[in-house]
Formats: sequence, structure tokens, C-alpha cells
Amino acid sequence: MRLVTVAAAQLGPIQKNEPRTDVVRRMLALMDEAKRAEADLIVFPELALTTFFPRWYMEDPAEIDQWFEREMPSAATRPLFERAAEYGMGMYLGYAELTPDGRHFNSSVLADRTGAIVGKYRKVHLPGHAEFDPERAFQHLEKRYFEPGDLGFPVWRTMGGIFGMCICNDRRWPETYRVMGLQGVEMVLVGYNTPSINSQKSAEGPEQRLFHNRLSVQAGAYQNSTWVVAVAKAGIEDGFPMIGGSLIVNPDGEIMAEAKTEGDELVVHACDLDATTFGKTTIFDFARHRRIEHYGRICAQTGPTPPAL
Ligand code: CDV
Repeated sequence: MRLVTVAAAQLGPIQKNEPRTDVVRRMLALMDEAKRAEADLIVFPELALTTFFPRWYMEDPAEIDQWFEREMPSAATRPLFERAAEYGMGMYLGYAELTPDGRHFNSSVLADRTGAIVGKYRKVHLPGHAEFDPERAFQHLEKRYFEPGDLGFPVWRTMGGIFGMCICNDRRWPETYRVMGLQGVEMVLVGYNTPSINSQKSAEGPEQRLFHNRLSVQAGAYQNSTWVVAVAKAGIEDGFPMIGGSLIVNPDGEIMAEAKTEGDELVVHACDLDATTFGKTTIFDFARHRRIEHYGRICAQTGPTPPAL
């Protein structure tokens, strides 16, 4: 057995005026709880340090940039890395990244048990739109504030296993998991901020959104024989509700633990990375069963080309 005890550290809402120092204090409290639960790894949500600011339309670059981190760790976030090192606990942290040359990404880092950053991921699948959309019940301006990630979907051999990262909307795309699956990933870490209501279809409410969350994560886990740990920022943020439902899914696609609230909540499970071997060597033994001669379209085109009428 190769056990990694994972703590999915769901965060409740972060209001627009809540300073990073207060948020970090909440996160440190979850790390303390994770330590008591003997966790080896803690996973925080997407954009964990602030409100989900892409719901706000902004034009002033200085106003936009206040939501971004210019360095990681920074003065505000260093306590998280120090606590991780003190507790011998790995950490996934989602944040808005502003690079020294002025580029903006929706990013996450993976720190190992010494608190050292061993990997960085930049969100590839950015949902939403770039301009104010009066047709929507509320805005989702990720395409305005971020560039698509330029690092692909790498994996890292660390903490006794093979770990990968993705962010929120990425979890709905089978390509995300498969690219990592082809690198032997054993645990995928993903943070999310998912509104409880579809801004373009009010009939799609929290039950269906939670269903799609489970469906995507469970399918990705099963079809690649990997653990997936998916962690929400949840609850009513600045008047806008977001789903919770943080979950830990095993390589058979089964939910092993799931959040019950929409607040700060720790969901813990001891994950055996050796449980990934059976699927990887049988039904999803990629080397034996994949037929790449038929998959060319997946990389050759984006939109569908249905046959002519
Ligand atoms: N932060 C996100 O990427 N949210 C999307 C919403 C817009 C659907 C998601 O896939 O959950």
C-alpha cells in the first residue's frame, strides 16, 4: 500500500472586502484540523485567496491587478507554506498569478512536504466571456482577466506518487485527465468555483450542477484509473451562490468522501495510490488498448464539423 491521506479543504464564501490575511487565517485553521486528521496533503480551491472576482466587470488595470499575486509565496501567503513545512504536509493552492512581465493566469501550485513548490499549473480551459454580457444573469469574465494556460498538463513525481493538477472548468473535459493519464497520473488535484445557477439557463440549479460536478470527476477518475480530489469554494459570495460538494473519488470512480456543507469544511480520506494499478493494467491499459489511428480529430479541430444535410 502507498497511502496518502488527503484533506480536501473546502472554503466557504470569501466576500469582496475580506482581506487575504483573514482568508489565510481560515486556511491555517483548516491546516491545523488536517494535521489532527494526520493528513499528508491538503488541497485548497481555485482562486482560494479572494472572492471569485471574475463575476465583476472591471476596466481599470490597477483595480484588476489588486486581485492577483505578484509572487508565490508572498508576505500574505508565506504562513501557509511555513505551516505546510512544519506539519510535513503537501499543499495545492489556487490563486490568480500576475507574472513579472505582466501576464495574467488562473494558476495553482503544488508544494511538497517541505513546503517547497514542486509544480505549477495554469488553467487551460477558461470558461465565460471577455466583454460585459447583458444577457446573462451575472457575469463570468475569466476570458477577460486571464490568458489560457501555457504549461499544458504536466504531472510530478513527488510525495511517493505521481500527481497532476487542473482547475475548475478543466474537470469537465476528458482531454484534461487523459493527457495526465498518459503520464501515469495517480492523483489529480482540482479546485473550483462553480455558481449554483447557470447564468444563461436559470432552470439549471444546484442539484444539476452538483450532478455534473460528480459526473465529470467520477468519469475522469474511472477512465484513467486515478484518484481525483476536487475542492470547492462554496456558499453565497457577494450575494452569488456557489455549489459545495467537494469530493474525493477513487480509481474505480466511486465517491469515498464528500462535503456536507457550503462552509469551511475538511473532507479527509486515506488514498492508496497502489489502487490505481489494477485499472491501469487491465481495462484502461492504454498501451494495449488505445487506437490512436482513430483519434486524430481530437487534436486537429476544435469545433464540430457535422456531415452536410
Ligand atoms: N470557475 C469555473 O471555471 N467555473 C465554471 C462555471 C462557469 C461553469 C465551471 O466549470 O465550474
